[in-house]
Amino acid sequence: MFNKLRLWKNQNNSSTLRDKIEAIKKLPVPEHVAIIMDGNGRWAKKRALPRIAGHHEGMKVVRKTTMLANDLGVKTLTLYAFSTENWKRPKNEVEYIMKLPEEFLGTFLPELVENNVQVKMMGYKDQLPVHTLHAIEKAMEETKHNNGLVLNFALNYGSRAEIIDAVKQVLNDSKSGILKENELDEQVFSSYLMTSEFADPDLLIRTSGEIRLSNFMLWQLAYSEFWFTDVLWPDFSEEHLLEAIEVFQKRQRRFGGIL
Ligand code: V07
Repeated sequence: MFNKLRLWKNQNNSSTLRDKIEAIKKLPVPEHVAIIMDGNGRWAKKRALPRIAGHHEGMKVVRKTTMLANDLGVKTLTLYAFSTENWKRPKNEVEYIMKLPEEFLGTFLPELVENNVQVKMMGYKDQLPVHTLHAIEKAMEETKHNNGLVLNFALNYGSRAEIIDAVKQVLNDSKSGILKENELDEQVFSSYLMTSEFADPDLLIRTSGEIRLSNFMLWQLAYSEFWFTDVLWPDFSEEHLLEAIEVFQKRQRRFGGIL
């Protein structure tokens, strides 16, 4: 009886997930979803585990989220994995986090390739350990011809530094005559940012109850929809991503109704 009940419940649950996915696919899906994956340390603390256990659990959620975003037809998924401020954390924690890209790719790269996912990275590469950078560059190379979801990791990324660097490049190009003052507009300025190859995010998700941007894509998020949740990143499930996208679609429809 118990087994039967469980079976029934499982089937029922998974069919609602499938139904939700199908319903979402009938409406416009955000082309670019960006996520601030916060709350890994807190998740671990609640379980009396070391912070690194939370980061490791969070990595598994990256995989699930990527696969669902790909199924939904999201074009770009940008994940804030490590900020320029995160170096202030304890040395052993930083060292552990910097091994996660290798572990993730060692385990999941074949699956990403199978599913036509293209791996990308944005952020300041110079300060990254060589082992981390090598693993990511190898994955970028191996997936560069894939034309499914673009999985873009923001790693050692900071938005103000990105904007300053763009301004410096603009000044250089102005000095050398490549760019005239009257040619500089929002679109041209965007082309100087690290995100030049991507469209602006349509939807920003932040987990773990903090209602702030923390130096993430300040320019690019100017017109994006925001969805915040108290759920900690390791507890973020398919249901949560679907809910965020449902909310996005409802807001779009309302917007469309007024116009
Ligand atoms: C990191 C796990 C997710 C929660 C947030 C912090 C810890 C996957 C990657 C990754 C990065 C590049 C890549 C493949 C995978 C990753 C860092 C941290 C630095 F090509 N998870 N994850 N990178 N966490």
